[in-house]
Amino acid sequence: METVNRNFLLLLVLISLSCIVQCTHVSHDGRALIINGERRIIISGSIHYPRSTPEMWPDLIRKGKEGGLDAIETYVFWNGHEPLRREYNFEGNYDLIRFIKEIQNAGLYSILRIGPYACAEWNYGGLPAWLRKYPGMQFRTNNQQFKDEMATFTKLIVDMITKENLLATQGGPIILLQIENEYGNVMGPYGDAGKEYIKWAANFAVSLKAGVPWIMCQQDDAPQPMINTCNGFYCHEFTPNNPNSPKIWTENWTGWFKAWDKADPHRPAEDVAYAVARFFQRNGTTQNYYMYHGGTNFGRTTGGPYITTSYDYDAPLDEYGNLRQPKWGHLKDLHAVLKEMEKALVYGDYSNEDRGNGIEVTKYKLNTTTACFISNKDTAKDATVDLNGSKYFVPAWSVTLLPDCKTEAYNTAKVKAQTNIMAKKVNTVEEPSALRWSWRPEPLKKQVEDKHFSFQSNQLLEQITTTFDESDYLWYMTSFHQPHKKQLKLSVGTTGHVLYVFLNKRLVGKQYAPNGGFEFTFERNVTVRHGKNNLALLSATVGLKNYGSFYEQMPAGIAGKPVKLIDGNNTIDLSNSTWNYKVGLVGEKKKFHLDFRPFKWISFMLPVNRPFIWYKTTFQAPSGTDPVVIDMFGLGKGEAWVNGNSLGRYWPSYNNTAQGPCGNCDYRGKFSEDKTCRTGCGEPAQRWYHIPRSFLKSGEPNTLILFEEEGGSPRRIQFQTVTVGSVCATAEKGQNLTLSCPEGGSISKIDFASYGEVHGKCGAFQKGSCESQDAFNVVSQACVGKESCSISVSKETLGANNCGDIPFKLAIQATC
Ligand SMILES: *[C@@H]1O[C@H](CO)[C@@H](O)[C@H](O)[C@H]1NC(C)=O
Ligand SMILES: *[C@@H]1O[C@H](CO)[C@@H](O)[C@H](O)[C@H]1NC(C)=O
Ligand SMILES: *[C@@H]1O[C@H](CO)[C@@H](O)[C@H](O)[C@H]1NC(C)=O
Ligand SMILES: *[C@@H]1O[C@H](CO)[C@@H](O)[C@H](O)[C@H]1NC(C)=O
Ligand SMILES: *[C@@H]1O[C@H](CO)[C@@H](O)[C@H](O)[C@H]1NC(C)=O
Ligand SMILES: *[C@@H]1O[C@H](CO)[C@@H](O)[C@H](O)[C@H]1NC(C)=O
Ligand SMILES: *[C@@H]1O[C@H](CO)[C@@H](O)[C@H](O)[C@H]1NC(C)=O
Ligand SMILES: *[C@@H]1O[C@H](CO)[C@@H](O)[C@H](O)[C@H]1NC(C)=O
Ligand SMILES: *[C@H]1O[C@H](CO)[C@@H](O)[C@H](O)[C@H]1NC(C)=O
Repeated sequence: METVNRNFLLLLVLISLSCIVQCTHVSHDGRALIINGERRIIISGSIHYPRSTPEMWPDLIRKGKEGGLDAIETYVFWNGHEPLRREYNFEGNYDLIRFIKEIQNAGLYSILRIGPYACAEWNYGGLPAWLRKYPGMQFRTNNQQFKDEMATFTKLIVDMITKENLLATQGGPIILLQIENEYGNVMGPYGDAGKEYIKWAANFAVSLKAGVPWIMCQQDDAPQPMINTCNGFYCHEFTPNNPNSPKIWTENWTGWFKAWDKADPHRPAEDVAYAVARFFQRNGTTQNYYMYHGGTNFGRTTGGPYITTSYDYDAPLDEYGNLRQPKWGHLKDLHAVLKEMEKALVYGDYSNEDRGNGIEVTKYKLNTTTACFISNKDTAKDATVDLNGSKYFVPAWSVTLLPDCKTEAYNTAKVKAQTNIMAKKVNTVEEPSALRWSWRPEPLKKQVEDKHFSFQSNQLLEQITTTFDESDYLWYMTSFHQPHKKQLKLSVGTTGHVLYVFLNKRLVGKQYAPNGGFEFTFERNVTVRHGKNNLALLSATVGLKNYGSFYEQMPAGIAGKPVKLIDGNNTIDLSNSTWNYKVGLVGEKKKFHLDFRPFKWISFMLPVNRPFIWYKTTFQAPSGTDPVVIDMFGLGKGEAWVNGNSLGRYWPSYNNTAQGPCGNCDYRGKFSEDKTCRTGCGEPAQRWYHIPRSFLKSGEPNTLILFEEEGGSPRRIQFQTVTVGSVCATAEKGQNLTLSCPEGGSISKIDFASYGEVHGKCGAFQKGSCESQDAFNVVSQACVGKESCSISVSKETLGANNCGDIPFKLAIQATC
């Protein structure tokens, strides 16, 4: 015992010694997070590790750091880590520990929102569907079974990160943890049970003794010591519920997610910068971009209800990890100026002056240092504001930052960062016509003849509590007798999401949930035959609901809705017939996508526009390192795999029903996802699908397998790479204009350069009448052949123009 005790003491001494050397102490007061004794501004960005690949992580994190982030934030995705009860997955893109270590290697902090409820437009909000196997289970309320399961998983995660020394107190990168998530938004209907649950969650979190502060977002009644934080498009008007809690913005939405029935939403860089600058102007000190990189919903169980496979989010890094410019650069410039002002912002005295007409002047004063903000929240009127004798032009809906209260260092509406226009290059190695396709049908026969089933019931069962989401598909099969052959109306009510109806082995119709809703009634005139008739209904889900009070109870499938045959005034209700059930498809069960039996594929008479077909081809990976996408135009709906890795669901046949206006964007005024800053109205919500480079093998054939559910043609499929096409920038007299191509590239030609009165924007610049004659040559000499070039904008470098009083600038468009 003696030796054990001595060793134990020695261990304690070693732990505390290592802590003196490298551990980070995190606490807070009412002003800011305090890291190793200093109040700090923390700028964080969300990157969800399963929405990219481990091979992409270091580059994404590095681009975050270069963009001025201090921290990377992520949720933890319970249903990905525990797909079956007590069977865990921490491999591949679910290797949470590796992800946090990559953050640590980059020298950034990490904010871990364990939840374990995530929302996140993620399937079932991140909660495993197997939880529903327990009778009486209710999610996110004072329900003992739920609390037990939540505690088991949360503790598992805290134990894992502790064992790996990843908490700040252990010298690791994790400075904040989150329990629950946005519960305050949905709490009302849970009544007292909800209040009990939140108290329990807070006590449970504290009991884990992790040594770093815990946060609860959107939770006004968060019990101490939880810090309640704000989520939203703007958070400058938010006040925490305790004078000792700093103002933390956990989700500043950089854009919006996309659904199959929506056009592409965009949030302009000027407006994201405006929201962030306003937050710091109003003494906010910690904020997180949701998302900094959105990524891809790989796999069937990743995306939420009707959410596209792309989770690009219009974030500063695009789905594939490219810089989205000017958003990335414009925010980077803002972060640099905020960091310059840091001491004054976190320690200075704060005074706010309302000048009327939407103008607010804010001054932070610390000893002899001052830092100022001037904001103009008018959505139309630009303003000229007087500050201590100098005049500043503050455009409508913008904030100017003056680190010394004299020099304008940044204005949220004056974008200096370059614009990149991305281009998709066709892979010339694999022309669509060169791809050789083979195929095999999904074996439907047993199901449509009602000959094979797993179990029976005398009612129409709810789908999620029948499949537990082990497949998107559930067969409902029955038979009925008819005295005569005749035409009847068949009516099937469903709670969604997609329905295929087979009568006597023939597909008689299909239907999917309309825009925004999940319930619908399928009606079709059918001919029934004399004697026995077989009716087989295949119901498919497209991601499970992730948000709202009692969201897990929202049904899917035919769920007790009547199935009826209507014969004039006479209705035969089949709802209580004997129904035979079968979960999933044969090809899924036999894992056709893993290609175990290559000889089973048929290489002639390729079917097109026929439902329920599996397709296969092989292709060479496009050369280079640019991200690879596959253009699925021509296909219907299904799932795709490359070398056995799921690319997610595809559905290019679904043109969104968004009505205009589309593409006509004004950054001024409060953003909402339905604002006009959209593109792609009336087009397929998603046509291109990401194939991460790490899924591909170079120099040998790669296998693409598709399960086409709806019917489509693979003949137009194309592999493409995504690369920077054009880059543009503009700058005014006295500034420097800088233009860069991505690493390893160089500017091959100047498409446009004018020093004068320039109209239009990147991709469509037009010269005015007064331009300098030399600008084009000067710019070509300075830039062509270079990865990056910088030009000081003056008549000395660019030659004189005759613009006189006309406002003028230098504008360049180049090809990388
Ligand atoms: C932040 O500003 C608000 C007013 O906008 C004020 O009520 C609050 O006390 C300030 N917080 C701190 C810590 O200065
Ligand atoms: C401000 O001045 C006080 C004394 O006047 C000093 O103690 C403090 O360190 C100064 N703060 C900063 C950030 O320089
Ligand atoms: C305002 O200007 C005066 C004179 O230029 C200067 O002494 C003073 O420090 C300035 N005040 C601020 C807050 O910058
Ligand atoms: C079904 O048949 C009835 C009469 O037999 C007809 O009035 C109705 O329009 C038909 N419905 C459809 C959807 O074809
Ligand atoms: C259906 O009912 C209506 C009114 O009850 C009646 O007029 C009509 O004749 C009936 N039709 C048939 C086919 O029985
Ligand atoms: C089916 O059975 C349920 C009870 O199990 C009953 O409430 C319902 O009325 C029945 N429906 C029909 C059409 O008989
Ligand atoms: C759907 O969008 C595609 C691509 O933009 C277009 O070719 C097609 O005509 C559209 N279909 C419909 C029905 O609008
Ligand atoms: C422009 O670049 C030059 C040389 O790098 C530098 O000296 C100057 O300060 C820059 N000007 C501005 C306005 O940033
Ligand atoms: C983040 O920004 C979005 C859009 O501007 C806003 O709706 C959302 O409320 C913001 N998040 C927070 C936490 O304020």
